[in-house]
Amino acid sequence: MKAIFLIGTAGSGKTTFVKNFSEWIESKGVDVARINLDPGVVNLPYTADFDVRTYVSTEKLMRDLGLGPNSALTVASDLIAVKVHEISEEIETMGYEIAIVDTPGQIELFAFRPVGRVFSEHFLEGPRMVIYLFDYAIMLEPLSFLASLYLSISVYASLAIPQLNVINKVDIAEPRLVKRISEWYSNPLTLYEAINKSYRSEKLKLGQELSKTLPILSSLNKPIPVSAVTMEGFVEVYSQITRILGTGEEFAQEQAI
Ligand SMILES: Nc1nc2c(ncn2[C@@H]2O[C@H](COP(=O)(O)OP(=O)(O)OP(=O)(O)O)[C@@H](O)[C@H]2O)c(=O)[nH]1
Ligand SMILES: [Mg+2]
Repeated sequence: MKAIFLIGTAGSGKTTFVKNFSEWIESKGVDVARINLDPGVVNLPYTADFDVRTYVSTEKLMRDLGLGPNSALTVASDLIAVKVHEISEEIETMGYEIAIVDTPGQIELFAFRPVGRVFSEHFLEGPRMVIYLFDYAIMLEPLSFLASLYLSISVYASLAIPQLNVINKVDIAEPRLVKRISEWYSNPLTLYEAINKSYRSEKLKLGQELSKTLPILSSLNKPIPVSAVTMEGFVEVYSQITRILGTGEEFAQEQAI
């Protein structure tokens, strides 16, 4: 079974994306499993085919080990890591074509702890990829734009599997702001000009230095604008998934028509 991990900062729309994108590709005839790997989620808007909360309970960890909510989540993440083969076997027997995997709200719990590396190497048969969700709202200033790119490339460096970058929530973004983000990404000069206009003293120096790393930061795909709510951009996302994972011959044909 192939796997797509949804990764992004807190509230970037991972769970909404899992819900609506899985329904959308199902309507294209793809057999999809919804997998919840977020031990801390309270309400899921989709019915999970596998829910990690049946393996670990953060409430129980808090009670038994006297932990606070965040350290209970880190312990839960580490416990999930050692269960990768058990969890994979359970899901593999369900016989789906592709698994869409929701990951914890706090990005570091999956991407930068052992669980992320273990799952990116051993979860299901594969192949595996990441969809990295940018939240457009934290990319509007040149420095926060650069910080967002650093986070995305850090996830890529940590998990080392193919990664598709997307910018979520464009339904509520002003189109000119989405266009500006896209320009900064493709043309370092426009970013450099924005930095010179926006900042003074230390921030200006920092922005100028960091912008020199843009060619490295933008080595992944130019983020695809999407909305997990209105499903705008899903066609483009799916065609990239097809390219990366080799999924959905039928859908590729449908697109060609
Ligand atoms: N307008 C709009 N709202 C969105 C979109 N995607 C998610 N949201 C909203 O953003 C909020 C957070 O969405 P979630 O799907 O829970 O985000 P998440 O990344 O799973 O959140 P955590 O797991 O808590 O980090 C919810 O209120 C969603 O309805 C989108 O594309 N457009
Ligand atoms: Mg979520």
